Amino acid sequence: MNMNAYLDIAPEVRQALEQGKPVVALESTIISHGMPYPQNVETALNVERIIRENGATPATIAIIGGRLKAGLSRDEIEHLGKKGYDVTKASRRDLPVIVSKGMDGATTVATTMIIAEMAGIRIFATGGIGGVHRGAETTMDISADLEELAQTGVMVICAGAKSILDLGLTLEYLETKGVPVIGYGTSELPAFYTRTSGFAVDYRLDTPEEIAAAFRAKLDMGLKGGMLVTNPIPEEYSMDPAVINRAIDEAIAEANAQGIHGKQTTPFLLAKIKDITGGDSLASNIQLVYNNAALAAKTAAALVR
Ligand code: PSU
Ligand code: MN
Repeated sequence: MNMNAYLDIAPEVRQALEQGKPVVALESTIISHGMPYPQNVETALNVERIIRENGATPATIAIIGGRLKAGLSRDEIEHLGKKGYDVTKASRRDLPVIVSKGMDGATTVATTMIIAEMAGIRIFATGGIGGVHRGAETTMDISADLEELAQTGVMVICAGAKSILDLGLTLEYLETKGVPVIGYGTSELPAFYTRTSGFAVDYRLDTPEEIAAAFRAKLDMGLKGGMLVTNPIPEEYSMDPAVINRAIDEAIAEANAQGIHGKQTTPFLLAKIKDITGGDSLASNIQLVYNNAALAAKTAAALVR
């Protein structure tokens, strides 16, 4: 376990790590920017419960008052959920100033991976990851999440990527960077709200044990970087592709019309999609996160065996 001077590991998380017990990291951008209050807090607490029920210790990650936190209290989760967009979205490039100024930060996939690795946590569950945006061939908008997967040794379990991204280019980027893309029980990349996308994953694996074994092999060979596990949304919560794709197209058109760019793009698109689809997309979003949390806990348990 790392004793980084900027890092606070919650006592429960520290104890689990010291005893070689399974731990699952969770991100906080999904809390502050990904869902409205109070559903965000309710979901974050439920995710922690699901991880416990599946035999692992949850470590929700964020930056509070400039301290990197692996493991949050209920009050800290409530604080991040209530402050919402007033909490700075923290990706890799944001860390130095947020920490030196003693600010709060909601950690993206990239930053959650960084802090998880510092703490010695190998498995991380979330909803969706950032990737190569549509039109990136001119905007160069490519999420720092992909570079992090290339260099930081943490497994990310997600429900694939939303088609606010160019899924084909996102897969090309991950291939170039040597990041294995695994489908859990599927050969096709799930597209977050839907179970299919038309794009193939690299490998289909069918059990948490197989996923853990592949990651163990990667770690043991000293191959740097993470692994992306894509877990399709349960059938009963998946959305009609026509409905969700129409909402995504509309959101992208609106973002372009308003000249949205940089770190605002992803939160803008996610919020717009929610407005257009009403509560349906939020309900699906919550369920797929629960589904990923359960798989992550089982995989973390298999990894420490
Ligand atoms: N995609 C989603 N939901 C999310 C995010 C992305 O479907 O909540 C969040 C995650 O925290 C992710 C971040 O790491 O947005 C990516 O932002 P950007 O594209 O600006 O790198
Ligand atoms: Mn971006």
